[in-house]
Amino acid sequence: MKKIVSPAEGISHRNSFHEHLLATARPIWGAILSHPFLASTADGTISEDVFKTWMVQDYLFVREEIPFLGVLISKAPPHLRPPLADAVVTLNRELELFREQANAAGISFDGISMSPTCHAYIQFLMATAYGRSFEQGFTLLYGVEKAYLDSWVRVKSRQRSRSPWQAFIDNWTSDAFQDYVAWLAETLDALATGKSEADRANMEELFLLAARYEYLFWEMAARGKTWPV
Ligand code: MP5
Repeated sequence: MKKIVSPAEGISHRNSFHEHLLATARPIWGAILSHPFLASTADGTISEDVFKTWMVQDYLFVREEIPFLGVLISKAPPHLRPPLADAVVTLNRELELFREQANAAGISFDGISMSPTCHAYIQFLMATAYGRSFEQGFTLLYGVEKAYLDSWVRVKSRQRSRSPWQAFIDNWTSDAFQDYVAWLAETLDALATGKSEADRANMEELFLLAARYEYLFWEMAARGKTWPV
């Protein structure tokens, strides 16, 4: 049955806060989604070294996302603590996936350390979670997760055959992950409702920074960018 949307509902839906953020970030999002890392993962031409660089750095990123979520939980209103705690459980499972995949690919995580980009991104997440409001930290969480959903959906939609890295592609395109990101968007919209223009501007600025770091993360992996000295 066709849902009858009243004009007011239609307008508020079109103007939802997460949609506004995505519209503002569109040029950066376009650069993320057309990054060669994703195109070459999709068509199978990505070099093993490049993919392994990403795997090591993303393992560290996901590992350090856990304390980021921990700080968010410490500031969250009570009703948002359980779903965020569930997200921590998911991240621990994801770390297990990384360890299995690394093992199968002959990669050791012993002695690994963060590239400048991974380090800066994590420091940015932690500084925001500690120093800013819950709403602002939550905005970053949405940006981080939405970027991965859209990036890996792009890979999946372009791949013609099974990838050696299929487990990662499937992880961030799963129904469960799509539902999680949809929940983040909905929750963000609710959190933004009633916030001042200044608060919303801060949230927008943080979202755009997350998007830029997401682009830099693919760049770092594709170019093997590490500390120059
Ligand atoms: C995510 C990630 C997705 N693993 N790495 C980067 C650089 N950005 C986003 O986060 P999660 O929590 O692993 O789904």
